[in-house]
Amino acid sequence: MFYNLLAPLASQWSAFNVFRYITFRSMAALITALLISILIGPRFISWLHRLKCGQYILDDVASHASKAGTPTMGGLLMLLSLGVSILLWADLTNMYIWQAMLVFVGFGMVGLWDDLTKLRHHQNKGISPRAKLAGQIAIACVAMWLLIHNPTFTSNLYVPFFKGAVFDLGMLYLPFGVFVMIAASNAVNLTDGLDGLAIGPTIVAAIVYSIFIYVTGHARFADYLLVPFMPGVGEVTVLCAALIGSGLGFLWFNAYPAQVFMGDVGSLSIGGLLGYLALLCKQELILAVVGGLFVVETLSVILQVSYFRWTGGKRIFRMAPLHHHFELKGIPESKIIIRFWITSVLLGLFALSVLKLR
Ligand code: 57M
Repeated sequence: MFYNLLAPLASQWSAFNVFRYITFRSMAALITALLISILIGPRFISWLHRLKCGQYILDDVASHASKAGTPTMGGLLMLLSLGVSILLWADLTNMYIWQAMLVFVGFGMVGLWDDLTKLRHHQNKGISPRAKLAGQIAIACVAMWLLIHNPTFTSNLYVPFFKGAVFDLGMLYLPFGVFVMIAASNAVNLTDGLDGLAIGPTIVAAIVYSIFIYVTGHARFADYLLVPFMPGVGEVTVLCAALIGSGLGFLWFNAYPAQVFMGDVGSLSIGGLLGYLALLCKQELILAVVGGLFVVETLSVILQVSYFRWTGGKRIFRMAPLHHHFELKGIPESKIIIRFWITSVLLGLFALSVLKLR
């Protein structure tokens, strides 16, 4: 809004030029989203308490019993702070911003539906996995339909670290894109089982993708770093920055011991958005490295379930997803969380090297 209202005034007052800069507006969007979350957070959490949005806790992991009653659906706070920040600081005529918001809110609504169903049943039973998947597929298909109609769209798949390794997926890019968003959404959801465990790596991924997206939208940087240049995509840096801010603001309350959980409304929306950002800037495959922690958690579940079925009841891990395995080994929750964060920072730094190493 400020961009659309104030940047045109730069012709009369040069000071208003600052509203043209993506870097300035990104910083402002980050701080705005962070402040909104921190200022509204306490009231928002009391409101969730009043609505009796307490999380139903399964008793498989004894140390989680003390978490009973912690309100869930804190992801709504992220939706709100990111939404307001974007309305204030992004160029509202930029279609990529609206597409990203559609993915964020769309996946969030599927998650909200699941959270509200769990709440109504007063237990951990939400909507059926089939209904959840159908909702995710519907949102991802709409997002892909919009994406392929973008002027910057190509169905090329760039292989990280290999110069010139580009495959044109043609029509297959459509199901591939749908898969990326749904896989990312479910992977973040599976990871969200300890305080701050999902939001930490999300912040790291948002930082990495804000750099990829800024470079993709900048003709000179894109040319120098040999990434495809896409005019207009750079504006989405503002949204990545707002995601960093709202993520940090949420972490303020979700840090161990958590005062609020994000719920599916938070985890599904964040994951879907990360998938969309990867598709938008043509850094799809590197998402598996940036979000390597989410991938490892998901793989641990796939391995555990497959092995369990194959052997008729034997397990590889004490419990999946992986964080439960470490908990059952007796490692304190805060230590697991911080070690997982360190791993995700290292993965994020490694992923960034894709810009130079080829
Ligand atoms: C949601 N939800 C958390 C919170 C959060 C196939 C199977 C692996 C599925 C998996 C599953 O259901 N995963 C999806 C995981 C839950 O958190 C809520 O859910 C939201 C995210 N969707 O925002 O609202 C619990 O996690 C804890 N938590 C925190 N801090 C946070 O910031 O402590 C969450 C956020 C919360 C709280 O205790 O109640 C969850 O873990 O349920 N299922 C599992 O993960 C289960 N694993 C399992 O059954 N493993 C078996 C299978 C694979 C064969 C095995 O290994 O043998 C575990 N779930 C629970 N206890 N609750 C088992 C242990």
